[in-house]
Amino acid sequence: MAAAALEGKDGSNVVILHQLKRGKLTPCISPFALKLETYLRIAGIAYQNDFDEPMGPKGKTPWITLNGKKVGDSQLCLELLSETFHKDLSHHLSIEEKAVARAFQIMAEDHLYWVMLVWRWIYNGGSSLPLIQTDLHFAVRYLRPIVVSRVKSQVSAQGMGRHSQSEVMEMGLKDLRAISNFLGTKSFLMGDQPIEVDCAMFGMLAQILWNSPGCPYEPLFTAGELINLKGYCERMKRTFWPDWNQCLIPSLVR
Ligand SMILES: N[C@@H](CCC(=O)N[C@@H](CS)C(=O)NCC(=O)O)C(=O)O
Repeated sequence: MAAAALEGKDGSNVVILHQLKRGKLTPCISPFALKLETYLRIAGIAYQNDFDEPMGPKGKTPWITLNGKKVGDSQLCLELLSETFHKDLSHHLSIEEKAVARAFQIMAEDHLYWVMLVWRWIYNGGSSLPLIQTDLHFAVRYLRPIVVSRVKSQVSAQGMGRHSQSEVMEMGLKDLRAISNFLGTKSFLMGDQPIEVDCAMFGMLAQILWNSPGCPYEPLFTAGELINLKGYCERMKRTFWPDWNQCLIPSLVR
């Protein structure tokens, strides 16, 4: 649906979240979209999804339209929403706690993300695509090589793609161990209440736990040293996504 058609009559404070179409295993197949949609839910901000125009003004997904303004980047969107709707979930934190939360967020989104990108599209060759989003033969056949070649150049430019597979997987494991150790027995990353970093962390960890069939980290979540991260993902899902299963697209291939 075109963004303009989704806006309220007066165009005021209607949030349109543009993202890739729903997945089979997680509602959002992008960690950044899952982060933003989870934030909107935690903050109680009304929004509408648009799955027809997923790529935004910066050529990435997700993005939002707010009061006619197109805003790209999940974090910039979140900060604009927080300011516009007065929904600062971290207002109770000290500046030291905010600094820690930011460091964990950057680790998840700007380091662990690249590990998972390399794993999904290079080591796994995008072969999970029919399992996570599309059964369409032509999409799997034609889309996959396009994405694989694009990801190859991205991960090489970023640097993660230049390491050996064992080095990359070890780096990801160290990130996950750090997150797991810091979370410990807490309900959410910074305590009893979910804040912005939980949206980003859930966005990323849910992709590993539920949306990366065959990923070597997944067994560590379900029965290994990262089991508290599984409990964390389930808590986030249960609390903020009671409609999770209804959001999934039905699958012909499982
Ligand atoms: N920093 C951005 C990252 C967004 C991002 O990298 N999205 C990926 C999908 S997970 C994308 O659009 N990739 C397409 C591309 O890079 O061409 C954010 O937080 O929104």
